[in-house]
Amino acid sequence: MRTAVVIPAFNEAEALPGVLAELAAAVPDHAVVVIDDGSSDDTAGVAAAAGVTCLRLPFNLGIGGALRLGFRFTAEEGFERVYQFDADGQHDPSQIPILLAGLENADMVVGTRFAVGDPGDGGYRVGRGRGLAMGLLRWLVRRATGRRFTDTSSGFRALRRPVLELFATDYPVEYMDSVEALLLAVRHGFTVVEVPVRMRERQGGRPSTRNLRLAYHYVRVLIVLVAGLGRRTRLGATA
Ligand SMILES: Nc1nc2c(ncn2[C@@H]2O[C@H](COP(=O)(O)OP(=O)(O)O)[C@@H](O)[C@H]2O)c(=O)[nH]1
Ligand SMILES: [Mg+2]
Repeated sequence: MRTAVVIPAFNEAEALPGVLAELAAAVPDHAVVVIDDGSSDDTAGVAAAAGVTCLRLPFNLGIGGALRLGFRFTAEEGFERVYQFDADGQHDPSQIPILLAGLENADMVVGTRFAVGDPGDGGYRVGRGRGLAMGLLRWLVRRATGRRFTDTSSGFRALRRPVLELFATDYPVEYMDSVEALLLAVRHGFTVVEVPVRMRERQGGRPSTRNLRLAYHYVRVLIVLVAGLGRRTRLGATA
């Protein structure tokens, strides 16, 4: 089965070389597609030096727009399985087979940080504020989809062809795209499952989004979710 990994990257020249080297060692038969989203550093040069495909956006579109480009490209190239992978080293290549195995019984698989069995060994910790914010998201997503997801914003995800085709044209472009993409897939009737995976800390560079911007997008996604609750009720009522 032809498999591609899509890596959204914004100013990741520091961590990306390690990530690409690890991928080449762990999954040499997977096609690697880096989306350089208007970086001002040498992200594209790093990708070129590693010999992987690099699609360059002339200016910054944000993760959602970059992912949509990656999905469209890999869909057109005919890949059967595609997964997302972070450029900052947070995702662990040793967990890829676990993620992909989930696709045997699902159209889409989300790697979750929070369901690893024994705490202290793989369990991912977040601060109290972030924990509460994620808890509210989890609850709303559960109300909106009728399904329980533990890690609604995880960017470690794998898709099979039908979802890839949907995402190639319809992927949400605003930040916190991951939550909306989850809703989109569920609403289209696709089987979406979570699998527990281990994640690490970022291996260099810095996170793209901080405080105010993150808060703004968080509230935006809450509004999307709450608006969607009404929609689900109406759909349910007419069904
Ligand atoms: N294409 C694109 N990728 C981005 C952007 N911001 C972050 N990323 C990438 O998305 C992944 C996760 O970003 P990060 O800032 O680590 O988010 P966090 O892990 O949720 O804190 C990394 O691979 C980043 O390089 C952006 O504006 N455009
Ligand atoms: Mg990160």
